[in-house]
Amino acid sequence: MPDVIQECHDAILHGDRAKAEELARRALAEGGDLLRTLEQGFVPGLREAGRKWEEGELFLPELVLAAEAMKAASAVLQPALQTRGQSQKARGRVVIGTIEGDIHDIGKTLVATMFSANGYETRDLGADVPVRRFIEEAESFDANFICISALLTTTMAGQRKVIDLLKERSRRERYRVLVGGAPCSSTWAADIGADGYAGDAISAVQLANALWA
Ligand code: B1M
Repeated sequence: MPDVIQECHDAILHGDRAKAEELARRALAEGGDLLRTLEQGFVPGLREAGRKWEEGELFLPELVLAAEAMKAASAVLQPALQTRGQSQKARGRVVIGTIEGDIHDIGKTLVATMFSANGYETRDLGADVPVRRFIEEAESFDANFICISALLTTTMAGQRKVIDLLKERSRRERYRVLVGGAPCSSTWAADIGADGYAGDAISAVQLANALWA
């Protein structure tokens, strides 16, 4: 792993917010591949923290610090990633959020940023979003895509509830519904009647592009 990528990884793993922000600012100043810095440096650092927490090597407060360092680094990179989309021809409109009961928002925010960066008008509803609100916001935003993130096996069921409620209201055909998050899969997406599953932010945009072509 190149030194700077390793440094990004370690800053997150050690919950060192100041260092993570400094590295993000340096990546910006050097004009490097920001997505690579995120996906190969910062994100694996956070996943490693999660793995260590699961194995009892880290305590929850340390995982929280790692997540905060990650959010701080993402916040530095986000505006630059997002502006790429402003010069592009408008594509579809996306409503995205993390499903109710689930506060994990780092990956969802990254996906939202990538949609904006690729010319999609994006409404980010945040985390712990009630099932009904996905639909209300999609209606008021005249969205083409509803993207639902779930990071917990206990909250995945909420993704199905959004689809079921769309059907109940005879609005299922109006939207493409995409799901993502660590416990989800293509099998799960097919099982709940979603239009697709994406394993990361780039795949989410590629999937939307393919469905929107
Ligand atoms: Co939590 N957590 N956490 N956590 N956490 C997981 C998810 C867990 C797998 C950790 C573990 O045990 N190894 C585990 C879930 C186990 C399970 O359900 N089977 C877990 C747990 C149990 C919990 C708590 C219940 C712990 C507790 O309180 N006892 C609690 C949940 C509270 C709640 O939500 N009600 C909790 C809390 C937290 C923190 C607050 C400490 C923090 C979240 C901070 C935040 O988000 N604001 C946290 C973190 C950081 C994690 C891990 C370590 C990392 C998640 C993350 O941000 N990854 C995670 C372990 C893991 O995932 N390996 C874990 C980086 C991010 C860039 O990746 O989110 O996967 P990811 O997003 C990717 C893709 O999944 C995809 O694209 C993104 C970018 O590439 N994607 C989409 C995501 N959403 C998409 C939507 C799409 C498409 C693609 O729409 C189309």
